[in-house]
Amino acid sequence: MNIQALINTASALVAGDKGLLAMDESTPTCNKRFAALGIPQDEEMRRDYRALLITTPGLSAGISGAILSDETIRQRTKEGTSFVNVLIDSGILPGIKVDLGLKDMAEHPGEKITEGLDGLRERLMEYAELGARFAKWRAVFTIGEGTPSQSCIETNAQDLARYAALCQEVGLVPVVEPEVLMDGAHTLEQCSAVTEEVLHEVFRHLYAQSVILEAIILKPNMVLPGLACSEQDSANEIADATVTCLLQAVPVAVPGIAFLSGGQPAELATLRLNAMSVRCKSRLPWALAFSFARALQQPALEIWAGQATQVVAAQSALIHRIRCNQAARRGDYHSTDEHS
Ligand code: 5MM
Repeated sequence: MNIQALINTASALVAGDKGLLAMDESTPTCNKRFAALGIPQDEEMRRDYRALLITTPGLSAGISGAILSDETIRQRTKEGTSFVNVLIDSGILPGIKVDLGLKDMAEHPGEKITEGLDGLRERLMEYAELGARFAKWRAVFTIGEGTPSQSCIETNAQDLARYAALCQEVGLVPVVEPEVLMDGAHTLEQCSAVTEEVLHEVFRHLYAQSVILEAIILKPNMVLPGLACSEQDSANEIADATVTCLLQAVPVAVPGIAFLSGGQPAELATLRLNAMSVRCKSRLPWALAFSFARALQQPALEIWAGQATQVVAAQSALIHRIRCNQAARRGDYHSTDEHS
């Protein structure tokens, strides 16, 4: 393991005002998003859509890394260039989602365990051979009656740490993604308490597994009230709650925190990230960045809707969201930017 190379890669992923483009939807998730827009759900359409994303002119000005999936990392453009080479040639680090998805946790109704540790070392070695420089693994936690349970938190945290250690062993930077879901009627305070507990457990296990914290990226949820909560807090309140929670739980050695969007409307995710930058950036030990899927892609996907004639317009929509989130990282974003 070349520790300095790992640290350099992790730093590059959160450098400046750039962020990660999460385009690692599994085939079922991608098909679900296509079905909602009447787009045919086959490999060619998924390839065309992902090619649209990675060939967007100017993408590397705002995107440091792109998270691919097992299907996508093996795909080529119509012209025959591998997606990995398209990214590398434009200065974007290729990444790969390596978990194998969520499974019901035995004897824990409503809770999920992420699978994928069996054979992971060999799969990581193959992905590194294919050109990946970083990886991603997602665990989810649901706030509800008696959930998340201690055993759900503990098991997922340990699996995240085992994944992270294996990544570093083969020279990939692990993006560690513990997601407390927005589903439910919980308050901002409840989300904060659960997120803090989850993060403490994750970092306890990362330490136990000898993971080098300088060479990881944390990809957490923002601290948010549940979608069904009657009180929806302001962007400033969410920014303060999120940063306060992270300061309690995330060691200073971590170079960067790149938020998932979790189903937030795209403009709101940007507004909340901006509020964190404006109010807190000067006192934070780590970079605050974005690693959004839906909050970057959704407007572009809706414009494209499977139509070849819409590629350029869809790419413009993608670049617009990226620029807004770059501005949010700098604390320069204004809602009026959306219509300029
Ligand atoms: C939470 O999902 C991750 C971030 O996406 P959002 O910004 O839309 O919340 C995302 O990277 C996710 O892990 C992938 O889309 C893969 O999901 P599936 O469920 O298809 O493995």
